[in-house]
Amino acid sequence: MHNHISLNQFISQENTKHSSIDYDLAGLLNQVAISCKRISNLVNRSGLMHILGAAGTENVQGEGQKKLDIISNNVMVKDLEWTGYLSGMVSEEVEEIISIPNQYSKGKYLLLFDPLDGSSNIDINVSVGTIFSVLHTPNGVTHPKDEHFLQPGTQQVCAGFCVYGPTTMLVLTIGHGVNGFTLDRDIGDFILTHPNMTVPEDTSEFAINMSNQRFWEAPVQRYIQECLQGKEGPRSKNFNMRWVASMVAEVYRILTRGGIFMYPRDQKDPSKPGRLRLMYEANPMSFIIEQAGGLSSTGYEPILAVKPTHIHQRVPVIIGSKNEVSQVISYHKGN
Ligand code: AFP
Repeated sequence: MHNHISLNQFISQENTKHSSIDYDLAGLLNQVAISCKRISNLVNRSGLMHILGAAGTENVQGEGQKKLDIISNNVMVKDLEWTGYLSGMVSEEVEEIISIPNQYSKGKYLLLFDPLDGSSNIDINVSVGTIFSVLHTPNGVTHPKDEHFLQPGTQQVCAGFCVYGPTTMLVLTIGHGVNGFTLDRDIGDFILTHPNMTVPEDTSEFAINMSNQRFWEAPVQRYIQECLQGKEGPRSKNFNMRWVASMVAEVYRILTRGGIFMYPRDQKDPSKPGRLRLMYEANPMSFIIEQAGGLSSTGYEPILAVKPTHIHQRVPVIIGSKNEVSQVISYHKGN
């Protein structure tokens, strides 16, 4: 019998080792894991439950919502609002801050999440996931406003994501490395299967949506051009390419075999400095990747250092193997 460590046991052990993990955080993480299990079940049964397809509504980003975007959001809110661990929530799917109803006690943490990242893949049965980030509620605040959420990524207490793929995997950092847990459906628990995940410093695999190439800035144009030139070019090696259109799947791949994922600023819509959202996509993924020895940048500054100005703001993302991200950053200097 393997010595299987459950998520709950792992968090309890971390709580013993590190004072930064109090019982409220432990309880919060276990409750987020329950939400992820519930969403995983809904995603797996979506065809049977007739909850595939568009909802016919748009989110704050002006993007069409899938039925499962709304359902997953409601799972997270209803599973967490009563716990007493939170003073408020922010969701990609909801324009305003999600307040804790008055009948429930308020807690010391703020939760920000993308309930179903990659949802444009739902109807084509490609991996999707949930991304979450935890911040401290500022001292003395019981009814947080936007500005209380606008903390740089360095202030995150913990971050994680759950990828609903061939297996359901929960990846978590509480500031002391990165660990991966596989959902064992027979017992309904997340089991530690990928301890101390680390990102290889080098890679020959890049992920970017090539259809946007004509809109990229010069540094990104140069980097990708050199990758495509392969052995005969200045990089003297051939590259492979992936594009899943699901950030959780791309980041999980990078955690397991290295790589660089890029959603850079482009001129397709000059009003948007990138596609991905800082507070509940770029920041949690950057915390995880940097805790695993990788690097994450806008091209001009570390993503974790970005001073937020809006809870739904977008940011350029260049994330992954340290030496490859450093190469792209070097091309941005002086641009
Ligand atoms: P959706 O959640 O709308 O599918 O967007 C997913 C995402 O935010 C991120 O997970 C992908 O890496 C990226 O967008 C895909 O963007 P493109 O659809 O432009 O390729």
